[in-house]
Amino acid sequence: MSASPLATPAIDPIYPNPLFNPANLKRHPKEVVMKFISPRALSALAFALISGAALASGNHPGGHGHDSDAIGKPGVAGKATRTVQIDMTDAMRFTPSSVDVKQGETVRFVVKNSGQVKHEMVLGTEKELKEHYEVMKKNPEMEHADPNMVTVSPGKTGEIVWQFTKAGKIDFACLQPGHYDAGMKGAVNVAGKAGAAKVDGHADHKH
Ligand SMILES: [Cu+2]
Repeated sequence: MSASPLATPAIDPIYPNPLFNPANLKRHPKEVVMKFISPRALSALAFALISGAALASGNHPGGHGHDSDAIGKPGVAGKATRTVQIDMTDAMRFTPSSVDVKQGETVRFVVKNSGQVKHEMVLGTEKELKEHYEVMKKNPEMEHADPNMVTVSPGKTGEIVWQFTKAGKIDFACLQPGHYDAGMKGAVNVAGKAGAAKVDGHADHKH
């Protein structure tokens, strides 16, 4: 082996991995590494690590990932067509507890906590909310923050910006231990685009 350390590296039958080839050891390590690991491969590796970490941290030990498509998606604040004020109290109630929106609408919820204890507003299907509530009861100190929820300290105000992409009823609740059981829940009624007028008219004449 007479290869000069600076010669263009060829595939060595004994050291197929150039990083372990003694002929390369005298080179500056960075030069060797950069030559054989492309920036693209590095960024792909970094992305894999980051997204892996994000996936791992996205679920609580009990696991409560949610299918956000079923209830809509995080909204863009600048595209909000309406602001809805929601008040939360220690009487374990949301006011209002029923909100009517139209399919496709992006709503900015301004959620005020008028009580003395922590409250939160979490959007979800009834099934998701119940599952999440059970996890919360076992881990009362669990902090959570997702676009479909806001936890608000006493006297403070928080926000959720959400786009309702599917017609139907979407639930919301406070998942602080005891609060959901006490009836701290409400619903967003999303009127479908096609039948919006009909649905609105029907809502005026409750049977
Ligand atoms: Cu509450």
